[in-house]
Amino acid sequence: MAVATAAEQAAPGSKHNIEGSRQAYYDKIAKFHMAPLWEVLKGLVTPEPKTKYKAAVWKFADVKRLILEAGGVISAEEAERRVLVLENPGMPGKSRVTNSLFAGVQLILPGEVAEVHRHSASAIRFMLEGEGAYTAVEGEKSQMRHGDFIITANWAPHDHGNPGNQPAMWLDVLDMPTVNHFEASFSEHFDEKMQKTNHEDGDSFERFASGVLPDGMPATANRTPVINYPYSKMRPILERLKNTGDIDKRHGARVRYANPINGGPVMPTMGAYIALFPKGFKGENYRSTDGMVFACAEGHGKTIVEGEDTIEWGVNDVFVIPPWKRYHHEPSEESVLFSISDRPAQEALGIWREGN
Ligand code: GTQ
Ligand code: FE2
Repeated sequence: MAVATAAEQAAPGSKHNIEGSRQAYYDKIAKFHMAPLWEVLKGLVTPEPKTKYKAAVWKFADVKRLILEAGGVISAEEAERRVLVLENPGMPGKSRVTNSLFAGVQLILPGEVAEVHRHSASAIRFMLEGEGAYTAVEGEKSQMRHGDFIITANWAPHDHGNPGNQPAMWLDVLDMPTVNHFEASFSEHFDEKMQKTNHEDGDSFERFASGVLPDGMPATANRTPVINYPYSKMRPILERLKNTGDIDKRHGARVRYANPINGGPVMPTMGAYIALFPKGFKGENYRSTDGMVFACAEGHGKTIVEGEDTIEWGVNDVFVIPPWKRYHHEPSEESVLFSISDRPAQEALGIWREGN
């Protein structure tokens, strides 16, 4: 029968009748703040990770030109932090580069200070361009140079300043979306503009990352005590790996930034790597459940992402690969890439996976 009569439509067991009564039932239970799982289950439990985030690149030439323009729009003091948020184009307006991480590029002009504060979100800096600026974290005043990786653990007081004569720009990555997912954000300001620093530049690296530890130190810290992992110390290690052929087919000659107390990740919510790709390297495909933020410290090349635009990167460009997207790197010359993700958080929760 092609067309159902009104009587048949209303008949018990007919499609129309079932849908109508189901909707009436849904409306009824909604008044009691309940909903049918069977209508939403397939979106909640997917067979594979799904993401609305996109692979994207921020070219340093654009970032630099536009953030220098912000120097004329607002002072560091007024802004508290003069940062351009790197917004994932798949999720504009969310202040996120991946679903769990915030990324931005910060500018401090000569003579400026970004006042001391602290918050439950953890931060890292990856220094891009400009010499003469410092960040002061937990009493250590650290000069920031190109390629330096700087830790600001949760609740660590931090202020930045630039007594030099060049604009200083760096990549900020924070776990704010992760902290805010748990609705657990706190922050506070201090009475003074700058914290008193009583540890000389490089103190925490020498004290904790030189094969010795302060006697009696407990070996349980869930965060690294090192404030700055300087590029000048990391780059020769990459060279050693290259020279002995310790080169991963996907990740190149890569080291993981470690907590020297226990070998764990630098922070519970974020983990980072730095990798050298020798000339002629053509990476094999890789994917993992952690969305990756990359920054290029040296060289240039491209990263091919399955089903998305190929990303072309050069020095100080920042790019993002969303979770579970297959990608591989094809540098055009010897290159160095920094990367950071939420992998430690996923591993702690037992949900991290990788594949090819
Ligand atoms: O430098 O303290 O990009 O608190 C976002 C929040 C930087 C910082 C950001 C921050 C900071
Ligand atoms: Fe901060």
